[in-house]
Amino acid sequence: MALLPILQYPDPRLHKVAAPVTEVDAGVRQLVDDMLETMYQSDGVGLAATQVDVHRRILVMDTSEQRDQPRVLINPELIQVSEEMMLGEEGCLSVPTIYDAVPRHARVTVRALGRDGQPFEFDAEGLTAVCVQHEMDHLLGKVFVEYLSPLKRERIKTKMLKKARDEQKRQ
Ligand code: GNR
Ligand code: NI
Repeated sequence: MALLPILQYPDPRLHKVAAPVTEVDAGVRQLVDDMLETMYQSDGVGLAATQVDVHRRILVMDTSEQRDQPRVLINPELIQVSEEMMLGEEGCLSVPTIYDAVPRHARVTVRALGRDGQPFEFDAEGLTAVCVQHEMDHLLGKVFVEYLSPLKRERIKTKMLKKARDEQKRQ
């Protein structure tokens, strides 16, 4: 097991498009285990491979209260989405301290391969539905701040760059 560094917005690598996984092998299983450890350590409800600079369609999540229900989604697809949208406050481990409202489908049906390489499906609503859509955006190179106004996005970019510069100086 290992903790993986999480790319920080506006790192251009967050905009790479992930490629489908062709085989769920030992290397993929090692990566998902490291991603789960990194997600729990960071108190995140989800983590996409893109955020750890691996550009393959892999994400992990756990939206349970007890944080004891890890989910692994490889090559995830939304096979059904509700017409109804919802607006929820989102945050992102790649954009720490920034929270804002993003429109998402209220309910989704997801199909993916699990850690064992076997296909499975589930219906999601609430935080789980939000999280799946947020993580699947990461795999397409999209960060939630791209739903905000250009003005807000520029302010966030400036704040993050300043923070990175300050952290650099302290080292
Ligand atoms: O930890 C996270 N919390 C969160 C809260 C509301 C909507 C989405 C999320 S995902 C985020 C972790 C993360 O950045 N995943 O990519
Ligand atoms: Ni995120």
